[in-house]
Amino acid sequence: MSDFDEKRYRTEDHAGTFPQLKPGPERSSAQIDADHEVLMRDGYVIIEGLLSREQCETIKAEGLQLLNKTGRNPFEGHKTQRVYYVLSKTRITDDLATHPRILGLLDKLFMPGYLLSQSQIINIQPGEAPQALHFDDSFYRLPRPRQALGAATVWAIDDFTADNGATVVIPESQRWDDERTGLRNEAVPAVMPAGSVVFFLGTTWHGGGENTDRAARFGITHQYCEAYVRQQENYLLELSKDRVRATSPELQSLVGYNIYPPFMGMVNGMHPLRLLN
Ligand SMILES: O=C(O)CCC(=O)C(=O)O
Repeated sequence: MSDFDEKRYRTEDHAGTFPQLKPGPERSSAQIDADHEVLMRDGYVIIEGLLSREQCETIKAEGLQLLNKTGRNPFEGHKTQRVYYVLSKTRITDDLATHPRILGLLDKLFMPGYLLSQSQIINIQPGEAPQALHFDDSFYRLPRPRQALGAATVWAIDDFTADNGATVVIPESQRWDDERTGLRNEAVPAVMPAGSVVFFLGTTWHGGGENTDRAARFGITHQYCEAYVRQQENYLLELSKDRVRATSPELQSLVGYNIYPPFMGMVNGMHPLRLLN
């Protein structure tokens, strides 16, 4: 009989030189446990006070310079400015993508080695109509109800109000089957002061809100996914090696410089981080 243990081989981290990053103590706390409980109950959780007003002002000042075109269709929003390719253009969102309160939640949701799926700056301008309600991991075409294969954050860099386009979410919709479609009167606005974040599951129905205010609403979103499904953004083509070298080990792992055991992510049978050295 062979002494080959298939399950261990499939699940263990075999990398010697670049073992999988271990979460630090800041990624497990009573607060994160409490956030997780709300998230699993309601499908979303609002976490306030993660960024100071000054941090928001700095992020916004740089982010505003990147804003340009408005959306190409109603889903993007004809009065909404979106910055794609964010990690190549600016470093202002890096610390949001890897914030310990967010990674701590993701550690509880996904297998180690989970990935960043996409990043955007979203500036909803006055007069914008409500975005069509949707759930983010719908392109993983597996029947619902099911576990979320993705999750998202929307960071409020301005105050998010019921009038200025705060993200709207439908509580408990993460449990719905494929027959049910989100209705606008079921959605509640994620009202929160600047510096807060709404975190929701990839299965939770939500959308960008209508902006009837006089000012725009500046937000930053990151989406994440399990390591074994495809990312929306092709970071390995988008980001130069120099760009990746300049980021934190956590962000390097999130964009795809990691191994999901035993092999996913390999280059020439080895760990992709070897390419950066
Ligand atoms: O900007 C927001 O509040 C959410 C946008 C959104 O859900 C999307 O574009 O997929």
